[in-house]
Amino acid sequence: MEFSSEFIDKLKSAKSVVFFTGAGISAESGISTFRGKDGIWNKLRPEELANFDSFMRNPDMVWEWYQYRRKIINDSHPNRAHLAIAESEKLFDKVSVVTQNVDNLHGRAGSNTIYELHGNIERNFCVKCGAFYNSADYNFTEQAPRCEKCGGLVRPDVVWFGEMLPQEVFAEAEKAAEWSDICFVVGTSAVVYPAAYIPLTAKKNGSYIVEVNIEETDLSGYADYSLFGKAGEILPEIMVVLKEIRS
Ligand code: BV8
Ligand code: ZN
Repeated sequence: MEFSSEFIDKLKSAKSVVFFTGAGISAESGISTFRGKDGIWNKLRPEELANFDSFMRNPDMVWEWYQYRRKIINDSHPNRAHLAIAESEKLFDKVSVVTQNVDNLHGRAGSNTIYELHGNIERNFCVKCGAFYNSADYNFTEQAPRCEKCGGLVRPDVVWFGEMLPQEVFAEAEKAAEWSDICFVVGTSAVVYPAAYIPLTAKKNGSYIVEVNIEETDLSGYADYSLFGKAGEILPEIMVVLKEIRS
């Protein structure tokens, strides 16, 4: 794959990079995206599912949807895009992964600095007393489980619509974006806020924005360089070039 000389120069000089990722980076691991042609949210109604009120009204329905997603995630593996990002830690001074995904595939691929803006489906907590429960420790039933300590409803530790993002995590992610020389935006439709501010914050602070997606998105107009294609094919190609120029 040919890359522009401007991009190669940026790769040569970059010290600190951010990878801002969305559901598209996990598509080649067999985890369907939310929007776009094969997105699950064409069939299901996001507001019905990723929403606290719906959970309190119909906990078993929302819980079942997360169990269904957990099963798919447990049967999946990090793909070549996740692995390339983990490997890039050896080639840049600083690599930060800022992800909207809750599937923990960046962690399983070996990335070390990961900011999970929308939480992690492996973790759950009691809505009443806040006690944490790891999905792995509990082969939860189909029904939304009850807290052992207080009997409250246990929910997935993910950020639903109308809920605040973890403020600490978001602030750290913003700082990483501000200091980045390159911000790769990989597999996201960039329509969900405030997460989608991250690449804009990077751009405002002089970062070079590289978009990797199979199609144009809301962010494409802001990108300095757009690479159209699958993340699992493009990111390993970038790592090949990086190794050549860094060796
Ligand atoms: C909040 C739950 C307020 C976890 C999700 C401005 C500022 C602040 C808020 C808002 C705002 N404008 C609107 C809002 C409200 C809302 C919002 O953004 N709505 C949008 C939809 C209009 N935001 C919120 O409600 C947020 N909370 O702001 O609270 C507040 C403030 C103060 C005090 C109290 C409250 C919370 C947002 C989080 C919602 N939770 N999910 C879960 O179950 O997963 S959102 C959901 O969308 C997922 O988390 C997902 O991560 C996220 C983003 O989607 P993408 O990752 O981009 O995935 P998508 O399918 O859309 O796109 C995939 C892309 O990949 C496509 O472009 C496709 O082309 C590409 N692709 C596919 N295959 C490949 C590929 N690319 C490369 N290679 C491939 N192989
Ligand atoms: Zn409890």
